[in-house]
Amino acid sequence: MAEDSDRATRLEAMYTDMAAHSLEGLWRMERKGPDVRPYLWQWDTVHRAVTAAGEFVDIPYPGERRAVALVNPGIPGALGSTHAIYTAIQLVRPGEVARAHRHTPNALRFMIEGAGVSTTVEGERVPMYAGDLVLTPNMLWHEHRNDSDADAVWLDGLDSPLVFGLAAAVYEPFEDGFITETRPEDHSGRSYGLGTVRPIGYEAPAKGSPLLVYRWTAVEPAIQRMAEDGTDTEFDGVSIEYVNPGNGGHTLSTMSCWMTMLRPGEHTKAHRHTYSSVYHVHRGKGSTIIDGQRFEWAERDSFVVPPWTWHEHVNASDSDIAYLFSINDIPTLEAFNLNREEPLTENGGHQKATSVFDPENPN
Ligand code: GTQ
Ligand code: FE2
Repeated sequence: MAEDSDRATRLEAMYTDMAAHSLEGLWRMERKGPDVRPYLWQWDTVHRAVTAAGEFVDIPYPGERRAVALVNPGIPGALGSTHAIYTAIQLVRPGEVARAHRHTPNALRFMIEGAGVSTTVEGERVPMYAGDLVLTPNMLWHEHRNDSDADAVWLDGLDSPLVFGLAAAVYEPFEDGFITETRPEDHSGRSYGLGTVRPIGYEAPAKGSPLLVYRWTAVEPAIQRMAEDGTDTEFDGVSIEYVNPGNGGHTLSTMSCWMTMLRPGEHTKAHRHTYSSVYHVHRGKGSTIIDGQRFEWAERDSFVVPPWTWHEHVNASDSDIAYLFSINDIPTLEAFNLNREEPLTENGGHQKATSVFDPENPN
């Protein structure tokens, strides 16, 4: 007995000594990743918030950007829609300029509403129209301007949660007023936009994609041609990736962007993978079942598919195509050989939806 209590005392002393010197026994450690939850933001709610911000929040003070972030409720401190991907809805009001800056996180915009709006990236002005994807690869100067008389609204996507997690976030404001335009407007789109030819003797402004914009007017017919030819996938309808035409690789070094077309009435099979995705509904309505919960979506809604969750998409319309824009972190996972994927084999590859997500009562 005396021996036992001596042992218990010494054991306790061991843990006390460890704790006092920032040591921990592996056998006591609970290792858990971030609690990334499936979630959906309805457009009306987000639009209401960003419109109110338009009334109360000026740029550049108090806001360098007037963006309302879609924050995953499971990881509020990470300021991301997933642990790796930040998204936000940004509003630039008529006549406003969001001043230039640059940063180590990669960024992209998916244009929702507005015309006569542009982002100037490293001396090149890029006009933006609904459905266009505009890139600002890392450390390129970028400023946004709205020369129209209507609000401009778009979805921002950044890899900032990842970059902050790596303690590699560096940010610099542009001190000299506005960016000077040193290249013709839309130059990268005009010279790299076809994807199969590139200009000889042209130096891209920096590492990263030489193409800064992907036009919806080019992407939609491309997907439709693929759909005519039946290039359907099991899990993702007819999907395209926005590729870097300089090297045939992913959209950005850390994030890849896709457009998924769901045929009228289509119901994809379920799978899960280690990458996470943030979806933005470009057109149509339907639902995505995530780990047995149904998330019903309509145009301009955004939703999260967390890593390693079963998910399948349904187009609710029997007559109309649905288009889902998405951002994922496949390039990051591939870089570290972490990409894993599994199909659902039971029940013909379909989950049973046992609940429906209620956007009015989300948590
Ligand atoms: O437009 O440059 O939503 O740097 C977050 C960080 C937008 C931008 C965001 C940014 C921007
Ligand atoms: Fe930025």
